[in-house]
Amino acid sequence: MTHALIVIDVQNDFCPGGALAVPEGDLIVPGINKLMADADAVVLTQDWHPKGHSSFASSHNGQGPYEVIDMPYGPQVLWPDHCIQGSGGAAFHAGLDVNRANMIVRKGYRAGIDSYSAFFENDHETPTGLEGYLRTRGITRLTMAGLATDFCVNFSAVDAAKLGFEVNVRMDLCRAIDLDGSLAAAQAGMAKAGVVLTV
Ligand code: VGL
Ligand code: ZN
Repeated sequence: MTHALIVIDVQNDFCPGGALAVPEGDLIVPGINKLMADADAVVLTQDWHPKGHSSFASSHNGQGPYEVIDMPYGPQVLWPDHCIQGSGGAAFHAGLDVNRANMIVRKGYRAGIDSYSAFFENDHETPTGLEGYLRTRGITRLTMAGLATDFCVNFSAVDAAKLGFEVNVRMDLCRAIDLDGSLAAAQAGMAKAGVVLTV
């Protein structure tokens, strides 16, 4: 069985000091680097938004960060501007062993739609291409870690399980944003989808 490590969005904007900082987001970096040794393939995802992206509160008159709006593809949380293509905030955390990566998946690069999941944009149907990469490499088992537990890790893990991959999320190597109980909801949703959560 071939095994991939999927590292979700370990980028400066999600670490302390960043535009959408996740508490302790930087603490998971050494543990993730260690996990890379056990993987047949290492995939990094990178949140990669154009300026003025529709997931930014600043793109909507009168709306503030963390409010929820209706988009054509469903509800969308509005965020502070973050992970702008080519910016320092979009760069990977300097401590992450990016040289070990076989594949980097960029997501959220279309102005009109967000993409939390490494597999599908937020319409749940536009593919990123990661499924094809993993299948053509014969990968069946995935370990996931990164940021943020309740958004991009959650959506990626649930999609992967639905696609038939065997998925383990290393909760000790993830950190959450936790808006209004979103962490508890994410844990329940992942468990229901058959994701194994390791603490
Ligand atoms: C993420 C909010 C907005 C994440 C990305 O990586 O979890 N969260 N964009
Ligand atoms: Zn984003």
